[in-house]
Amino acid sequence: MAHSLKILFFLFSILSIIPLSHQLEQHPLDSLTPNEFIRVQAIVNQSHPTSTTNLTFQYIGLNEPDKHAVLSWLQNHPTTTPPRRQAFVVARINHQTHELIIDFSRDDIVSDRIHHGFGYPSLTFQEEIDANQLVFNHAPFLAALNKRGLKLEEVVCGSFTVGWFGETKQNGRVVKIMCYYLDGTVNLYMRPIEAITVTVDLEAMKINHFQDRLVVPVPKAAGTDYRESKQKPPFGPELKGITVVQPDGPSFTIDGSRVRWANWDFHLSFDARVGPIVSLASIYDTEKQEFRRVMYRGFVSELFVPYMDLTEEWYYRTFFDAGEYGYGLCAVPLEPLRDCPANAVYMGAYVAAQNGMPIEMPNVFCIFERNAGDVMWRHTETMIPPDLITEVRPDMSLVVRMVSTVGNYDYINDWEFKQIGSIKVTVGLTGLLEVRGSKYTHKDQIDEEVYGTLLAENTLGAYHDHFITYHLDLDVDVIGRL
Ligand SMILES: [Cu+2]
Repeated sequence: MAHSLKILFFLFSILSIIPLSHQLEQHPLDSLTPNEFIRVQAIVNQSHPTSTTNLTFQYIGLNEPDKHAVLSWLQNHPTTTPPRRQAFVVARINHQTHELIIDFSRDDIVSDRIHHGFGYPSLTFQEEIDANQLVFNHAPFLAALNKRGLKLEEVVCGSFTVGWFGETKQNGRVVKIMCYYLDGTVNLYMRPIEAITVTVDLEAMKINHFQDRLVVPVPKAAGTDYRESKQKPPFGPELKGITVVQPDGPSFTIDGSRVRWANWDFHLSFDARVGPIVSLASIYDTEKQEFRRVMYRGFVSELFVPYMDLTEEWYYRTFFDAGEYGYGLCAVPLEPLRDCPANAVYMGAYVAAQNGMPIEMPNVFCIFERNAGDVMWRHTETMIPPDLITEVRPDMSLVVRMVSTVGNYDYINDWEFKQIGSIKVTVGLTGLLEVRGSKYTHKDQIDEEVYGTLLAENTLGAYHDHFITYHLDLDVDVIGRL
């Protein structure tokens, strides 16, 4: 309900704003605009009327134009026309996965390919919500809670993708529902209700398998709430505030999707699957008076999180946080003064809802200049007495930040542009561990392989990895005007 209200309000606001606002020239690599999402939805709906079709939009984004076409447009700009603007759509149409290309100049579908191979589209928030809800009306699940003495109203559930283990037959588009217990905390991930497996067929939106294997104690709520307001003394040392002041404003400019700072010039866009995309990053060489290219395009291509726990409820946890859940889709609004410093500027983005309509994501990026008090270069010359020559260049940089919260984990994704000419990528991993409930209350009791470390009573931290891969199309020092 909250989602649909938001969409309605949003539609009203763009319809009233667009005709009046100044339209910046569109860059071929710009993310899809709200209007373009609406056109995509209309075009696909027209070809597959929802009255006769089961249609869901799993992904809508820019169909990336050919690199040579983009570069040639840039080199001849503004005399040439930009490459054709197209959207790439992954839709489930009557239980098949379609990969569609929509061309905006023709207002039509120019390619419609049915995917027959392995793999399924990323999940939509709506189907996760719908799947999670099913357990609350499933009698065996209610009985399982009863057996454990748990109150239904304190239970929250999440949809977990199931991985692939070499099966030759496709196992259908399914998720497993894992549930947690609140009852005195908001830190649900510390209170797993173990040993219950609920499998949901997303196409039928029905539970097709249920298993309650054994009763494992739910770890206690005490001491798990992370909210400052719920913390009890003793508190750590209190620090005085630090703020960054730029009395003359920032030294960067944002012109549509183009960001300029110091000698750097780049394009920033957003995608539901991969999050921030940095394109056409180049550095202006003041001596040669020309741009020197550094990177054509860079983004996080996947975040793979496999768990090394062979128990029935854990073996399949091999998450693709970008491909299955959407690194961009899971981006959260940045908290001013906390996620980003006082001198940050914020940008929003749009993603498609399951029905194809645009949803606004406010404060999805922050951009700020960083002076961390570091030294970029220095020298003190003592060999020419009586002079003491000291020359210091402070290290300043520009940071583009996004935070993506994929379930229990929060990824802090930074692209940092440095004056020395390097781009530094950082992914900070924070949030909450995904823990397994256990009968053990002390490590001395453990005489079997538990695939983890006992962190607290009844709480095992399961062994796992986070693999982060980047797509980096580098064009270092290719000279050309951008
Ligand atoms: Cu982890």
